[in-house]
Amino acid sequence: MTKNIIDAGLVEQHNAKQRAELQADYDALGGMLSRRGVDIEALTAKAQTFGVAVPSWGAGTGGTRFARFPGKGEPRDVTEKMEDCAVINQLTRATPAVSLHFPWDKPADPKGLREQADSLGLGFDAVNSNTFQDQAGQSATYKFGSLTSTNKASRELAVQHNIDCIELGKTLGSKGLTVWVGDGANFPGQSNLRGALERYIDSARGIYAALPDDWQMYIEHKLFEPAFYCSVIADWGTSFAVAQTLGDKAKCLVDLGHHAPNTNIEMIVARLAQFGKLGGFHFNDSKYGDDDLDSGSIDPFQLFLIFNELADSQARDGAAFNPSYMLDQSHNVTDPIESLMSSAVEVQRAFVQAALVDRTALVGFQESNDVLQAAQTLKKAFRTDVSPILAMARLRSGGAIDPVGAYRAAGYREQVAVKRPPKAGASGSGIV
Ligand SMILES: [Mn+2]
Repeated sequence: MTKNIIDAGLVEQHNAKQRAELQADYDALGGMLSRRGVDIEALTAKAQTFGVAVPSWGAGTGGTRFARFPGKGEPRDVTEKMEDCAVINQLTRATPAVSLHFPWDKPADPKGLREQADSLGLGFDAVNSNTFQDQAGQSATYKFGSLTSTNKASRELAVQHNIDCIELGKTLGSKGLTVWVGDGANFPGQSNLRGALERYIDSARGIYAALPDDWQMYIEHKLFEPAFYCSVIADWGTSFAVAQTLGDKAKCLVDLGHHAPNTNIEMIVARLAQFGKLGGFHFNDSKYGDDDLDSGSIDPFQLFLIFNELADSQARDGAAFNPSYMLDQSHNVTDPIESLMSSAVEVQRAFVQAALVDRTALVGFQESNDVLQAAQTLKKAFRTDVSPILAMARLRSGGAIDPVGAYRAAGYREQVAVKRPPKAGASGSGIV
């Protein structure tokens, strides 16, 4: 029996007020879709299968390199982060897993943490290692790199930390390790470009060797920051080459914010999928750089086009194509729970809109080079407001018709603000 953090009766009360309106909107959309030959019930059932993992570090207020403005009732340890993640899933029914970050979330009692997750109806997606900052008392520094450091002791420490993350993840029931390093150089000449990647591959081999057979290692690339001249794993090409070199269990992770402006991310997705190396996503949105804004808040069309490629690969490859979906955002000026709920819904929206694309018609227009109609076929799906489908999927799965409204009505933030006074050295949240 899954424990509800928010009283289920309160959610039901909130839903009751909106149920009739939702039904009317749903019926109207169902009629419209039926004229297009689309069964709304099939889409709603599909929406109910969608899941995106919540990043534990997203449950606290993030910050920038200038400042952090903490919110009230922030989770102070991994147990409290799990409670907030459970609220997000209870109301959206679209976030059944949590992605942890070590050592920020290192549990004193890993078995106990797994039991807590089980009781809340949550699982664990990929665990994340952290070699982009030194921990107190660390024997060697990451100041000049971790997996690629010229200092052997730093490299060995970073490899061992990743192996420790795998061990912890095994206890928790995770099946993946995401590796992102900030390694790179701030000045031309600081680092031998080829030598740094050689060291990366050598270190990564040590991590890969510790990976269980049913695990995946996700290599996350990022163009720049914290390295401002060059990053060792700067782009999908490097990530792909590393994944190919390491073996079948190594795949590429695409964080939407980790590219130069105007990069065609959906094409990267198509390329990685074609060669069996698309491991997963960190969803977020951005205007300028790695802004880590809420998914779909700036460029929902890009998100749709990415899911259009995913739907295409799903159609080609079937169940074998199963990338991991995770959010990776930093909430500086909003309530993190509200942002994560809204973002999960936006990613789910793109998933449903992509399922609405008339693929037979699209292929026909592509084959006959009817450019305008091909483009219109995508736009037709993108312009369809599938909100009633998403709300109905939530309602049928036991969630809230309006997650943010139900969350506010339940007064959760006010309650945890009393229970969770700020404490020094609370575990990390921020931008990765
Ligand atoms: Mn990321």
